Amino acid sequence: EMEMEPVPRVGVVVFVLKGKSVLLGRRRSSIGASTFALPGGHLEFGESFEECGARELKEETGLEMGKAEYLTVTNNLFLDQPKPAHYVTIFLRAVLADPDQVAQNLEPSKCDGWGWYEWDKDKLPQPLFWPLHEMVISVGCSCKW
Ligand code: 8DG
Ligand code: MG
Ligand code: MG
Repeated sequence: EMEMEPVPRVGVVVFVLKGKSVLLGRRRSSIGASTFALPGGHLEFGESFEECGARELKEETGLEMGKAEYLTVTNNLFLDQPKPAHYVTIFLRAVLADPDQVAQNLEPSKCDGWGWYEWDKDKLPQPLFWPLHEMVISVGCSCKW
């Protein structure tokens, strides 16, 4: 890879909800390794947020995204990394096209596996990926949103 000046990048991540549960996976990637995070990835040229969320969900878990909506955006600096990073992260909330479909770990080098966790601050797995943790604090751990 060519050495370039770092620039902010756009991440799109998805709260996939099934009843009261949310889909989380333990990261193996350099940023946030061994913390629990949402499925998601980098916005590609020309994509809508929804297209990106659906594509990343499919690539990482095999799941088909159903109806989705915009939730919030965060501005996250990862300056204490070997390769400093800056992400503007779009959070979507979605349901599954088919609630009976089972999540597969399709990128085992990036994730330890996917699981459904009750959306309750005392029941979420720890530690959460810190941008997700901050977001949970700001939005609140309520099923009402
Ligand atoms: P790609 O090559 O598939 O496009 O990328 P990826 O390997 O799937 O990227 P990622 O790290 O999973 O997501 C891109 C960035 O989004 C991540 O480095 C930082 C930001 N991000 C957050 N919160 C979350 C989150 O909860 N989950 C994920 N996956 N990324 C998040 O700010
Ligand atoms: Mg990805
Ligand atoms: Mg990802």
